Amino acid sequence: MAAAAAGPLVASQPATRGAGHERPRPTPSQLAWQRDELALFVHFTVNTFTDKEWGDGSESPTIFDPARLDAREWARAAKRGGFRSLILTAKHHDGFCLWPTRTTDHSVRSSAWRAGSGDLVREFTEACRAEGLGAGLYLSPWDRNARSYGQGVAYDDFYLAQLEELLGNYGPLVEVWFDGANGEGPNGKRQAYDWPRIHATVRRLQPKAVMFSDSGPDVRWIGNEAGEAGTTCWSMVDPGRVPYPGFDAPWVQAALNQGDPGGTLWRPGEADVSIRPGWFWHPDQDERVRSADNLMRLYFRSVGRNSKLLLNVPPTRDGLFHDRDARALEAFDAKRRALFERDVLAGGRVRASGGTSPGAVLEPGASAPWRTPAGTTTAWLEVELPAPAAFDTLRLEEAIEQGQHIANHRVDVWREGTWATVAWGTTIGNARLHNCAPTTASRLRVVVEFAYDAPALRRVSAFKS
Ligand code: FUL
Repeated sequence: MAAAAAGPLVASQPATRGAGHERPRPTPSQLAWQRDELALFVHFTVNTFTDKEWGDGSESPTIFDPARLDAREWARAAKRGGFRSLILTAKHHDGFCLWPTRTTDHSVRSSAWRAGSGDLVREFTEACRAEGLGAGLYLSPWDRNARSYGQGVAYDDFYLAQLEELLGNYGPLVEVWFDGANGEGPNGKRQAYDWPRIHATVRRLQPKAVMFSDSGPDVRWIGNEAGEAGTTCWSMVDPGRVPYPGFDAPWVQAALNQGDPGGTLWRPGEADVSIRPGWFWHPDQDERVRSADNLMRLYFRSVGRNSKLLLNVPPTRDGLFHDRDARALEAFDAKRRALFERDVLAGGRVRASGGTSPGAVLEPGASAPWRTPAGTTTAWLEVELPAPAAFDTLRLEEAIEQGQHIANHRVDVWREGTWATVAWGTTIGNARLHNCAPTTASRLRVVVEFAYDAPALRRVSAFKS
């Protein structure tokens, strides 16, 4: 990060307070979802056995036979990697169901796995809970096997029946994941999905689960499958810009990637990406598993930009994670632990331009954040360290339970009688991670250059890599 001259930078957003509405805030489920930071995606179906990314629905269910399947091992690997929940593809576009559904024969019941008596959704949800992790499910609306696909209400009823089985029979879910794919079915027809009915069903049966799709309603897609949030990333959206799932327009990706400072809905971004080039396991990709350093970069560009990272790790045909993937998760966790082990600001003295409990920003788990008075649009907070300390990584956290307000910020250090900027950026949100040039300082300040409403910070911390 080049050191910019100290002094106010120009706010990149107009100094207005949105469109005359209360600024939105997260629900308890959205807040818990985001603070978990890391979720593991598990793509698994007949594709794993056919070496494809998208099945066409004509696959014989008998090919599905993960002889050594152990969902508890997936959950353990996730936990060792520091992940807090897992999301399984209960049904991908090929229509093959990983649970013994009553809606179709195209399921594990017709497979060779456990002689047709297995229920992978059951084993998965129980494994997550046994490890103290949240369970989530992906149910593809696009179904290339269902005969009723493309026939309107007939398919809606079929899809809703599947959804009700998943939502009603497997205990509490933390997330329900709807991808936006909407292709043709076996009859060449395309289905217009009944989103209002789908969303109402999830709310009724799993009121605490967040629903994901490109347009929410609770959590939005980040606009790419590279796992990268915008360097400006608001948790609010203007629903007019992406009005329904699958909506396509030239501005959609940017709208999802950055959110909207004046948006009327709280709909934080989820950054999904695979640990391998494909979503499903392919033997020729075993050499192309992301390294721990690569995963750290992803972490900085997702979690570190006010998003949540949903990292896909696909099981092999045995039904286990490949060793390389499991090792990468552990190494990723070790890197994060090492980097964030010692906050060099700990024990410092805090002053601020105003507001209540500025010292809370140095106390992990403090009950109340540093909060500035109503009407504040600029503020600063200074930390004086007991002794000069070296750092190259900064982590800032906005108290988002009050909403997300900070539009521009910078971090300065006191050097040779003047403040020098070591990092700057636009939004903060749940977490903002900055890499900066290695710096040694005994005074540091965070300057909020512009906020749409009174800025509040939960944590300020600095680390040496
Ligand atoms: C997309 C799907 O088409 C991919 O196969 C994958 O499941 C990805 C996460 O979502 O919409």
